[in-house]
Amino acid sequence: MTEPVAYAVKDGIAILTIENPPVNALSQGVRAGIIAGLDKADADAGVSAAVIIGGGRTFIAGADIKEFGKTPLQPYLPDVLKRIEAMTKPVVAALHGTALGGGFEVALTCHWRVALESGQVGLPEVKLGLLPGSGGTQRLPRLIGPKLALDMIVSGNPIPAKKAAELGAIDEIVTGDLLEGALAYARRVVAEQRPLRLVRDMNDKVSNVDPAVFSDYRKSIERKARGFLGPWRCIDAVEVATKLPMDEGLLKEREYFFECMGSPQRAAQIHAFFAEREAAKIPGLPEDVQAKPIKSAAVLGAGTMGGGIAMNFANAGIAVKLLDVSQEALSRGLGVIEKNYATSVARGSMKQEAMDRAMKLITGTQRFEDIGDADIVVEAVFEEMGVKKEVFGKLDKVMKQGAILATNTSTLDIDEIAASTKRPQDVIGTHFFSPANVMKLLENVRGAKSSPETIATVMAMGKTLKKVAVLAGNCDGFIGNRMLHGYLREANFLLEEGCSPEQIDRALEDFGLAMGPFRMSDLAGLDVGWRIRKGKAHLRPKDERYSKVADQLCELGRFGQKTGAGFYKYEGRDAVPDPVVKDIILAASREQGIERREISDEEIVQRCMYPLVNEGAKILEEGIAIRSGDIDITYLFGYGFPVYRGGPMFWAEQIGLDKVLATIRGFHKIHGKFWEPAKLLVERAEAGKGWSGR
Ligand code: T1G
Repeated sequence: MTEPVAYAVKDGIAILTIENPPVNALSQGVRAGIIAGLDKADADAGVSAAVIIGGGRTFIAGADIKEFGKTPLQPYLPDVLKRIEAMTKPVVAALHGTALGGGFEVALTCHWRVALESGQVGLPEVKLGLLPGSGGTQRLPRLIGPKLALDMIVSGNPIPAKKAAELGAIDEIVTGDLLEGALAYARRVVAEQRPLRLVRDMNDKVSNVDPAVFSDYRKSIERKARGFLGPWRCIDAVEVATKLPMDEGLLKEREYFFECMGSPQRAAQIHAFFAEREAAKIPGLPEDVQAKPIKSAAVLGAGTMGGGIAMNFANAGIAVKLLDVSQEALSRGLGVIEKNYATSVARGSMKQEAMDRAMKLITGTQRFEDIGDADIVVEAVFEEMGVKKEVFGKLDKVMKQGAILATNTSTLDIDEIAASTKRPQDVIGTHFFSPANVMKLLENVRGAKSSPETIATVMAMGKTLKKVAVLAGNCDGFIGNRMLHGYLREANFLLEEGCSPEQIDRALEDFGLAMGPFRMSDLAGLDVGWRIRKGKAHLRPKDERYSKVADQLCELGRFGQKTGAGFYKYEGRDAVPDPVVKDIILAASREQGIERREISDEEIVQRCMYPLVNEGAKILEEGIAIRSGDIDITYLFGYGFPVYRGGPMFWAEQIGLDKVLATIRGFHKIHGKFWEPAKLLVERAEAGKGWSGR
């Protein structure tokens, strides 16, 4: 068992090397090891300075998140920082990889910081529902000023070490060997007898700061930080740095930190952190299964989805051929891609060179023969089985052996599509979400015959394309869209029972959804669902309750934003309540013999969210999802579910599955079979367990 902090002395300089793979998290052992090493260095007359460096791929990437929610063990991180500040000899932090959170706070407490140019530094705590709790909000503004500190702390996004050096947070960028560079820097400090300097004593940048910096900042995050606690406490803490002396500021920061630590949002966002990482692990795949390299790609269909998917490959530096049999569609598709990139460049979120590089990687073609040598082809043509099977028949003929044949279908049967080829083992679903070049979720759908290599390849492709990949089993609507049925069904029923579209959307947006069901449906286009419902009308039992409101809107040509009217009428992008829709809804209530009533926001949330949970339980029962966390990740990255609630399955666990079951049983009594509780929900609730059975 290696020591979590190795101690050595070289030419009179003590070297403390953190050895706690994979990311040198600040576990109890690391904290104690740093203090012990500094005690030794300070006491050793032969030592004139100390260097703290990370072993392996990175400097300390933060506190050990696995310790959160458990009884904290001494020494605490503030104790480590006090020990650094009490050192009588210079301490140099040597940074590489990702120096994040408590790791960057350790570095900010050292007297000097050097880093490799390839390194990154940041304070991402806000992404875990927290804020930097060990001096980050007090020391960083003293080094780089409150405004830049707010940008780093409220966004939680890391910055390159080179940028941090330009801002004054890093003292020197080391080229070559980091340890040698750090030792040389420490020797220089000693030789020049530089007085020990602590960031706590640097008050110029936090003095006489215009309070408007903070009020303006609060205004600037109102929309995107709605419902969160962390971002607001981050601003409060940085503001304190400009008002109170260091130690009082640290106390206030700690107070905000424990408020966030005690909030359910912290548990939810940390659940999301680990669930995102778990989703990439597919139990049951052979240990030695190798993902095939994807060096070239092809996308079939130059429509909205096809274009967005092609951009993902180009953004990852992979050459991609965009195939569309219609020249007009192809030119239009390539035009939309160029426009999307130009918009990003105009917004400053992309450099012109990057756009040029990406555009060079995208070539259009009308010939199937031209795509045969691609490592993967993603089909994104019209969502109709006949068309899919015809296309896959053609791909089976032209694609090289071993190529991955993927479909972007959002609902259709993967096995039926695969059966139209002689190589079903290479066929799999890769369901992107619109806009495909923006949405992070990639719902990979395994067919009955998809091989382990094919599965491993598209899961790895998710990481390459900077997506969050989840593996779903093959069923109608897979994980995400299957769960959405119940959500949209109940939202439409609530219209007939007494609600308006705007009331339901507001209640669910207050709950934290990025967009309520009716504004979302209008954005996606009502005609897509209408076509699917018409195609399945013959399957619907006669006695089954069915809301006609959406169909009646479509019969009037109201397909949503794209036709200027749907559940709302649109003035530009603004959704405006429309009396025409109100009349259609009132008529539907009368036709169904429903007496309209006052409905609370709480009932709206339960009626719309609990179908997600109940269907999620059935999806787990059937093994369509491997873990409840995968369902949460699907809804967090694909359907705008608020991360501070952790996802529908985690949210239900936080409420208590027994309480959720009791409410569902209540709805079952009133609204019938749609609300039949899932077997797994009943089992887990009655056993007082969570989804994992623990
Ligand atoms: N604690 C515990 N485990 C961690 C961890 C951490 N801080 N960071 C990563 N892991 C695990 C992760 O679960 C995975 O495990 C493995 O390491 C590799 O991670 C007081 C309160 C560093 C950029 O928020 O952003 O300091 O799945 O798959 O893509 O103010 O991990 O293999 O079993 O993500 O190369 C602040 C969180 C903590 C950084 C590497 N720090 N980590 O990304 O690998 S709060 C963070 C990351 C704090 C102080 C506060 C990323 C990474 P497994 P990975 P990666």
